[in-house]
Amino acid sequence: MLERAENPLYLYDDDADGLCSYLLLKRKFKKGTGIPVKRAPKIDVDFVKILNHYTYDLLVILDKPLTDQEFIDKIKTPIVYLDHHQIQELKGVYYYNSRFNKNDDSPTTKICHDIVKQDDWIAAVGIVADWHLPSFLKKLTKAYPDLIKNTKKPEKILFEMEMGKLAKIFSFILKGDNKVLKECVSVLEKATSPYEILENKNSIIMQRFEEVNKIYEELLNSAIKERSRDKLLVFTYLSGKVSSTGELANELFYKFPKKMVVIAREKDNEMRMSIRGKNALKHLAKALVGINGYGGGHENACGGSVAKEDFIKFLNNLRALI
Ligand SMILES: [Mn+2]
Repeated sequence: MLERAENPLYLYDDDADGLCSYLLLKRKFKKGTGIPVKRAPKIDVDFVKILNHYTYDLLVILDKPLTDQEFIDKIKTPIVYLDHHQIQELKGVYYYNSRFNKNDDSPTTKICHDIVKQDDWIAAVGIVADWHLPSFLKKLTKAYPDLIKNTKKPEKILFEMEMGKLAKIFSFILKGDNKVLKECVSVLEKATSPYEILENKNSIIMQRFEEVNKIYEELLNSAIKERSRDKLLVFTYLSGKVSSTGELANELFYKFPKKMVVIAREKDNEMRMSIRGKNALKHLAKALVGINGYGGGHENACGGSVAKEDFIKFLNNLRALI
């Protein structure tokens, strides 16, 4: 369908897996436009209005966890939907989800790489960013021995190797200003190697990365400093321009794997949280009983939001469970 289409429109999740999925398809088929879709709201019927500004003959949805049937019904072109989140019951889409295979939740980037069979380094970035190991790791270590080494732990690549730094770069450029993001993505659409990104310190990509990373590193270091002996590692901060609770929680959980990590950003009297730890999702559901709040996600990595006045009570509930 991508070969036949003249002008596909891509809607991709605004994280490294979503971006890499888009980049792989765009670089292979060399046509169409991409729009990153912010994670919080699902793709619903309101989105039709935004799409009316574009002409396209194929809609491609990448890595988005939720899409409304009502939205799908209003789109007049064929829709291809590639994903690895919970399987949805959808009609009228060409839908492929990794979870159709037993015990498989491979990132969307992996599905796209299987289609295009090129740009291994971009595929590696998207796959590692979602804490998976590329099946072609050996090939990567041969092609980029200074960027990636053999390991069984994707998080080791993510936090200790240059290929993982690229994943951080990809996810940080997706934060904030859309105009800068557009320029960054167009550089990535043409880049010929990972070195071109990593070594060009004056590029718009590295400048944007350094800007976000400076704030990120400050938060990370405060969280490390403020931690106690408690089995809960809690860190809260006031919302600024960039949200990085997910990345912070991941990295802190990597550093302190025995703790349950709760990172919360205060916004509009709500504590918006990312939680990492063993059985985090199960504990979250129980800790939310009697609390003004909500949450969801994966077994060991989830998120949610609770009213500010309930936050201490929520933490006490959680502490009692672990
Ligand atoms: Mn993903």
